[in-house]
Amino acid sequence: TRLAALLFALSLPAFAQSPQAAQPISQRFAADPSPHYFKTKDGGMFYLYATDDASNSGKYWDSTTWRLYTSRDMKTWQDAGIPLAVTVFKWARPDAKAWAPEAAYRNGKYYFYAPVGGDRIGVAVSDRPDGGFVDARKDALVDRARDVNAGDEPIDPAVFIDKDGQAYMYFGTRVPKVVKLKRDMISLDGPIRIVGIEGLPASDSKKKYGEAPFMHEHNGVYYFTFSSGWPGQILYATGKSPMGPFTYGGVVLDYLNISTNHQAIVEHGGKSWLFYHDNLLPGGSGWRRAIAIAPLEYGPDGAIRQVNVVPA
Ligand code: FUB
Repeated sequence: TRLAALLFALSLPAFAQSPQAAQPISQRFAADPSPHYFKTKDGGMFYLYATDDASNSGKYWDSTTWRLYTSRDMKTWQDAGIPLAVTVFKWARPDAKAWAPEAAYRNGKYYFYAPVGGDRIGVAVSDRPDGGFVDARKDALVDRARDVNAGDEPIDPAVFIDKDGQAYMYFGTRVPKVVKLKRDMISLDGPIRIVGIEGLPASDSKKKYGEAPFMHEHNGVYYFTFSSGWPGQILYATGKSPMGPFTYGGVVLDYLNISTNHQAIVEHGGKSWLFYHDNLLPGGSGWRRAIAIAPLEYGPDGAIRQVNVVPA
């Protein structure tokens, strides 16, 4: 109702957007958005890779396939089906689940990164963004049992290619990790390090790193965003380098009516959008999530303006 929207608006911090209704991009359950603008032979398009909550049991995140959506205008999204399944990774255990995916483009190839089970990250490669992916290595890119400093739960990979061509991969639950990637995009380049985040408010013990690391650059500033936990706020911190350290900046998205949150930011044509997931569809739950999009805005000082969606 109008009164509810007004009361919600009055409860917002001053430096925040006015509330907007959350719109799922699809009627199919999906989560952990990884949006990209890729130029292909058919022209440029947005590609959104996701965890496929519609094919899980409804009792856990136990899907074994990822899902792809495409859009030319950010408004209408087409379901482009299954770009790949965990079966692409022959080394995966039979019970391995398909969790939060990521994609990147370099030198005419599309790279797909994802947790394959909770202890390994796989990388696949294709000549096109919507399918044809094959295992790029024949073993895991990160493996908790093999890689010193991989942490307890190496999941949620996010890849960032800086202007100088250096690629970085962020990942991890509870402790954020970063590692450089070689130009081949399928090998680690140097040690796995902890991402340093300074200035998290001591007055709120829930403001800490949980999962869903993501890196983007805007006007020369490196923004590290992440979910604070379960449930989580989406928080951000800024730094002068993709390796950090980062200084806490504030809340991007407040707690939603869901046990997890997982964000990504895409910029194209001078506009920025925040992708996240929430419990937005009939029959939804913590296992059955829906992806939504909101415009992302910055203040004159580069601070991210808190996104405010009317809760589901
Ligand atoms: O989709 C399974 C897990 O839920 C992801 O890996 C986390 O980021 C959380 O969204």
